[in-house]
Amino acid sequence: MTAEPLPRADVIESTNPATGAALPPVPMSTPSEVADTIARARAAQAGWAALPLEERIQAVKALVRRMLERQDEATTVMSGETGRGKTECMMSELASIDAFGKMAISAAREALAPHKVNLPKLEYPGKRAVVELVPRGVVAIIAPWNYPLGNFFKSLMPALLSGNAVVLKPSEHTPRTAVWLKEQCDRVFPRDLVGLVQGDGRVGQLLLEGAVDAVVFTGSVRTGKKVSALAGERLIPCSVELGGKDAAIVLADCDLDRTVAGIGYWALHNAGQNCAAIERVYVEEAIADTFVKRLGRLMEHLQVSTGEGLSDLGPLQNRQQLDIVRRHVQEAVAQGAVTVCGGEPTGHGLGYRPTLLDRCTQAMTVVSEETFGPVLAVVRVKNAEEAVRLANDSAYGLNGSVWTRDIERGEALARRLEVGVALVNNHALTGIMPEMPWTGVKDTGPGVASSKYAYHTFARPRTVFIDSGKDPDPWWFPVNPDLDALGHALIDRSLGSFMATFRLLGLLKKRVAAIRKLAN
Ligand code: TXE
Repeated sequence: MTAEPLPRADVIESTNPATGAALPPVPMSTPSEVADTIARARAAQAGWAALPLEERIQAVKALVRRMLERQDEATTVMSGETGRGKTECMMSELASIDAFGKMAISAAREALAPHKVNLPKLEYPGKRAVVELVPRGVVAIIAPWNYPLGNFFKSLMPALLSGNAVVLKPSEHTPRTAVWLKEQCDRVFPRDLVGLVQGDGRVGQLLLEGAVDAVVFTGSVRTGKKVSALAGERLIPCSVELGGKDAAIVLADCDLDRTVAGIGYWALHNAGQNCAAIERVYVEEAIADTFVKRLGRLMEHLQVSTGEGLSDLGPLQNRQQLDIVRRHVQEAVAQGAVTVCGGEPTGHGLGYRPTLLDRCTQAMTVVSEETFGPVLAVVRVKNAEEAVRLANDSAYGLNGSVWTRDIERGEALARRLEVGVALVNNHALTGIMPEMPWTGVKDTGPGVASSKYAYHTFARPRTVFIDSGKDPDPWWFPVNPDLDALGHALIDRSLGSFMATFRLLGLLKKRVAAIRKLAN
């Protein structure tokens, strides 16, 4: 599988999704630039890996500080290419970076600590072993457009803390935030340690076909499968986080105000362009009317960005995404869903009104396929059992939540959800907590982001085994009756025979003498 040739001197052109204003074009990387970026990152990596972890930690802290000090630059560039208001960009991608960095550092200390193995003294005299974590080399991070800064952070920090170099590949829809991020990295890390390539899928594929040693991919299921296959061919570790179709289960005994507010937020945060957005809600019939009425009222109040002033949510980031949202809503309505609010574009840029669809069914695409937009489908259910069954009837499994005042019951139900992150009375918020694995099942992909469990992608275990070299091992040649007796003594000892230990000690000495004699 080879990438299609890139057109010459291509540039990425895009507009502000809220206003339609043209943004400065960004040059696409040529194949030789991709190769050169990987090579330079590799050259920078050796020195970086040789630094003690504490020095790498200081550099990551400096990066965090530098970014926070330049918050206005960051939110300006993010807001320009996502169309979201600056406040939303700050809250969702910048304000938590310090806490994120601290937790990432503590996860790194735990994950990267060498592990001394305790070997039994009788069987393995004079031997010791340690398992150390060694960086992979150059890690490619291929990101989508929904969080142009945050999507990188999840992997950039652990990759660098592990001693790797990194090559960033942003989405062709949001190339500019990555340029800013690379500039910040260049100020605190050794030159070329963090590389950047720009372009669409063809550039992503070139990067994978190049000499990278591991890949972290976030994006669609279709591309995630291609990336996994290519990584498989190259035998490099690959962590994929693909789509989601998260369900929330709302039980009749929930705190209704809080539940409406929480579900409204996690359905519409970032205009629903979040892999862990609540896209389906299963509500017990007993409270469905009230729940739908209140949530509809909340959604009606929310302001979609027009590019000016404060807004609750941004537009869709790109035209294709708007088309998906329109199609899912139109199909659902044609199949009998009731539009409680929204259901149409705002008329400003790529804005779409927050949309609540009631009386949806499992058969509708808005319930089965990832919508990735400001749309929430309500499915009314008889009881919690039906809710769990329908929630699990999905190709995806990222987050799932149960909203109830009965915490014990909620916890038991949440554990039955086929997801990577199960929650009670909240949703999606662990995505910015690097001490907890962010992972999924089914088409969401098996990748693990965050926590010590994510480090397989960033560091390989290396076993270092040291034998003091005093005596030869008793099972070396020759095979003689003493070896047979030694085997029996070992087994008898395992079965609890105290006397076998004495037999063993005598046999070990005899075996060592026989082995030395044969080799003499
Ligand atoms: O994703 P792609 P797109 C879902 C959402 C959306 C759909 C498509 O449903 O509608 O995916 O979005 C790079 N080798 N999510 O088209 O194509 C590409 O350039 C290597 C869910 O943006 O998967 C970009 O940098 N790389 C998701 C990145 O992969 C390749 C967030 C993602 O692009 C490549 C976003 C290739 N062959 C969309 N082809 C989530 N899980 O959060 C493309 N790329």
